[in-house]
Amino acid sequence: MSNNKKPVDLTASPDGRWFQQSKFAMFVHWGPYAATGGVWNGKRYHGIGEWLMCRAQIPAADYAAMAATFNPRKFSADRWAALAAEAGMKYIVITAKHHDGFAMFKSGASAYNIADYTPFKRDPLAELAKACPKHGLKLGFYYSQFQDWHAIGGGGNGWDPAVKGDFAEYFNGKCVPQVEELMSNYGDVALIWFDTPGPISREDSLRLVHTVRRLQPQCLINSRIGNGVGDYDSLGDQEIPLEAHGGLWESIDTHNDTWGFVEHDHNWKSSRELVRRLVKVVAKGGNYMLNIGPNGLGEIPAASADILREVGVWTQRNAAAIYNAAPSPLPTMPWGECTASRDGKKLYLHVLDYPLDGRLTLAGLKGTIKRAAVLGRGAKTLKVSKNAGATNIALPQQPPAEPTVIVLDVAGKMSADKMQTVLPGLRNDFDPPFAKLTACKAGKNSWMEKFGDWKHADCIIDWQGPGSSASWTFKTPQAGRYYLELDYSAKLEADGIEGVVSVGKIEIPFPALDTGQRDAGVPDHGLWPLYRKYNCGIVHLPKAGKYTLTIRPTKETPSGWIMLKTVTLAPVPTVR
Ligand code: JFZ
Repeated sequence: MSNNKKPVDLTASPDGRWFQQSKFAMFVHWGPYAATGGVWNGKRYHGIGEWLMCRAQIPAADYAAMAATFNPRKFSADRWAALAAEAGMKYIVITAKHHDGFAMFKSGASAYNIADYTPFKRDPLAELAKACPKHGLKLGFYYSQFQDWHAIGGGGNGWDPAVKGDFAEYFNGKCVPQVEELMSNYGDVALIWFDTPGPISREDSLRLVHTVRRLQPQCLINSRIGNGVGDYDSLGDQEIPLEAHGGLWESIDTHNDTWGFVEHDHNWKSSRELVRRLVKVVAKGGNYMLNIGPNGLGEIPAASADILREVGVWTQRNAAAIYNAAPSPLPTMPWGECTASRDGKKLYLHVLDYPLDGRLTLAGLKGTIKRAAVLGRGAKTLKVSKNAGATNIALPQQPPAEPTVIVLDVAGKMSADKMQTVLPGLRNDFDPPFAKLTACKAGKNSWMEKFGDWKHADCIIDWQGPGSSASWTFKTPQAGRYYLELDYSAKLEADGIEGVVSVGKIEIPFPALDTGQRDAGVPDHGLWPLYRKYNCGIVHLPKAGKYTLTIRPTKETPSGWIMLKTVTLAPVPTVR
């Protein structure tokens, strides 16, 4: 064994340019839990399937007996890699060992692995290591370094006394040796994705970093290694951020509501929703890693695969606007997001909500637009005009593809003032991270709907009575009228505590209404904040120009008042 005591130069993160250019990746959660399909002893479990052993409180010996029959005879690494490549994904990260402790690779450190413990006898990670490069993909491994519900001393198993033991025995005897095996036996490993570090010590995190650096110096390490010693940030599960992030980072997402296969979870996000989420993440400078959960035979659910192929048609047509794209130089617009070419000569406008009047407006844009066209749709040029400081692009009457990408050839450095633009005919959302706050706070509300099915909401919270307020300053290129909607959650104690929302000279009082959220203390499910969209009424912006929208309580707010997720200026539908 080498000297594990040499100080690790953690400032020397490997070259992450390949990561930054990749933008889109496949996450794979696969293990014996897939063979159960989320059912145990005849009971269906709803939520994330890879946690079945914990949720059904299955003794390690009983779960291992099930694992011993795991035989995914329809597994094809080439088919998985081909699907990832067809979808436009650039790397695959697969669970080498999840919390259940079962190794999905041949391991000398523990016989509890797919090659030695099951009739399958093969090493799927070795087969993926061969298939991925053939399809132009990099390969990474997920490894649960603290939680191991099977090994003596592993973390996280609070229900089976048979596996109680000393964490150091598990960490030194299984965790570190298996990470060494993963870093030694599968060729170049692009990244290692650690998860739920729990109480792991900084020394143990560093020990794993050093092990990886020593064997695979180019291998990136995610932030869930713990103790702040990773190379890039993995955001909270299924979290699509509102703000741009610096450095290397990713959002991870399920395709339905589970990571591991659950036979009764058919809640697949559509290809249009997946592309919207991909675009929103890429526009803020991140990677979008989308999960698939193969079943117990090693097949990717057909519904999931079909939707990924649809996504691939879009990513192929719009590759220039995604891969190696730079984050947006513009603020989020009501119609969508923006990315830019690395050389700054092109802007890509991702039209997520197609303007009904067929006119795409960019307000406060500085720089010269030489040409506008629909990306991937040939050379037809779109008409560009300027009016009162706003740039208007005449879109095709029908959206040629959803989402549509408009490519702008630009001269000189493009920039736009960061002030939000409000446009008629579209929903204009005002979000917490961009508000000016007085005597109230920006917070994040995270909760599980089904088990492990995380939802996140940026909110404005802890309002300190009549002196508190949240405000947004915006500009609009023309007069318009809008419904003013609030999207908030409120406890019973806040019920009836009045607020006022004002835009320009208009003031509209409203009563906060209890939204009936479930409190954190409820066993097994806990907090479930219910959000209500409340319509305050129609506001009129009499002319083009700048306005300020402010919301404030008018009375004391002992309960912190409301958790305000969004204020929206929404179109007022007409009969025309
Ligand atoms: C973890 C795992 O427990 C889960 O099974 C899955 O592998 C997921 C990708 O990662 O779950 C988490 C971990 C962290 C957060 C949420 C779920 N978090 O930080 O919000």
